[in-house]
Amino acid sequence: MARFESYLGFVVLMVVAVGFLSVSFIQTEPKLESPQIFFNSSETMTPTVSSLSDASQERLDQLFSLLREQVTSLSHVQKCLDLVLDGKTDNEQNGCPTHEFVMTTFDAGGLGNKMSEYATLLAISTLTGFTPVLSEDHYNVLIEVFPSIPFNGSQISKSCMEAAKPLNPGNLPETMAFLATRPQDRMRNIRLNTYPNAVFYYDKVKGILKDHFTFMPKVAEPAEEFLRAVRDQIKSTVSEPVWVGVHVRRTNYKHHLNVTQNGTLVTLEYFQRAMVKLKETLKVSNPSFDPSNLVYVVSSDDVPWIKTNFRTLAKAEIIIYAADAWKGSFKFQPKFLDMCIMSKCNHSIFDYGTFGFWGAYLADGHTILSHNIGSMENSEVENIKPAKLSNWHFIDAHGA
Ligand SMILES: *[C@@H]1O[C@H](CO)[C@@H](O)[C@H](O)[C@H]1NC(C)=O
Ligand SMILES: *[C@@H]1O[C@H](CO)[C@@H](O)[C@H](O)[C@H]1NC(C)=O
Ligand SMILES: *[C@@H]1O[C@H](CO)[C@@H](O)[C@H](O)[C@H]1NC(C)=O
Ligand SMILES: *[C@@H]1O[C@H](CO)[C@@H](O)[C@H](O)[C@H]1NC(C)=O
Ligand SMILES: CC(=O)N[C@H]1CO[C@H](CO)[C@@H](O)[C@@H]1O
Repeated sequence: MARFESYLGFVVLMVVAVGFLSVSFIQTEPKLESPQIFFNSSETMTPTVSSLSDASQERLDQLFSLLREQVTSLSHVQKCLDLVLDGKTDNEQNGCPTHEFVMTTFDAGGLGNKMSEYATLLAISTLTGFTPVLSEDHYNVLIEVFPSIPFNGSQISKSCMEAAKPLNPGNLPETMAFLATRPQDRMRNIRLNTYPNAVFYYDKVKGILKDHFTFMPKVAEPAEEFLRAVRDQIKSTVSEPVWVGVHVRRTNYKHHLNVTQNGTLVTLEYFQRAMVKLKETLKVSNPSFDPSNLVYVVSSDDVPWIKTNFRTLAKAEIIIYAADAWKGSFKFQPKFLDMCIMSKCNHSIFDYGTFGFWGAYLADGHTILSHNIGSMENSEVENIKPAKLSNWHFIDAHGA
């Protein structure tokens, strides 16, 4: 119940936020890169709400009914919804399927973004009964790494895609929940855009997500081989390594953090505090835990930076670099291997960004991540917090 009450508080906050956002709620649409869109409604993808436990389903039902009440009783939210729902889409005329809702997603960004977009699409469509649709480009990137992703099949017309209502989920899980009100009579097809990342829903479809985000053997095998080789190398000092995947996001994030939240990149000092925090956390959950078994596997979009900086920690800690697994000629991007290695670690540390997020989410151990990155509100962090992912711990990005 406590969770629900705090949720109510958040809803009120969200209502204020949506009030401000309403003018920009419908965004200018980026042109679809590709005219071909895959459409799938295979058995595995039709609403698999039965995969939720009864308790989760009940909570979700409560949540949706609560949100429906909020929506009808708060006029400015309603106005905002009306903006989105304005104008009925003529499905048959646009070559759209006549019996199903279709929901798709704006497929920009790197691997981490694409995983967030896919996960949002999967979670929302599964939970609401919309039929998920994936663009060909999006599908092609994901299928290169995750062969279990089932989207494939007949195509949906470009005109249907263009007729779909663009909806900016605003990175607020509550906004996503509006979709659960199922505006059946007003609009059939919705296109989620603006880097959707509805973390709030991920745990509700965690089993499906972990299944779909299973790395293909050509990526998983070298990742496992690498960890085995490291283990052999250090076995005289560490008998049972406890792997910690560390992801350091830099390069263009410097600019991104500045413009989105007037923030700056974290320094090595952040990772040192994160390592201390992780040790404390592991000690609390297991008093006999021996921190000398920790092996940090560091990956980054700026490998020279991590190699220069983390070297200074190597006297006290065992530090290895995922990039050292890139030896040999792989027919895929090395960053796939980085994420796969991270997913096979026992615990995680990252600073920000969806790449580190997914490495940590898939590893599913204790995770240390940052908040208070800049002086402006950080929707990326505020998006993760309400999900209350178990064993995720926020620490300040910049030391006191
Ligand atoms: C997807 O469909 C295309 C065209 O039918 C086919 O060539 C391809 O092998 C399919 N991919 C998967 C992963 O099933
Ligand atoms: C941006 O951050 C700088 C440095 O922390 C601070 O001095 C400045 O006031 C901030 N600007 C805004 C608009 O918050
Ligand atoms: C963000 O960039 C602007 C323009 O370069 C700069 O004035 C400002 O100080 C930067 N903010 C921070 C927190 O560094
Ligand atoms: C840690 O991760 C490794 C590699 O994935 C796994 O073999 C091992 O069982 C994990 N250890 C614990 C304590 O979960
Ligand atoms: C539009 C489309 O291709 N729908 C198909 C998706 O998969 C199911 C189950 O295999 C088919 O029955 C649909 O016709």
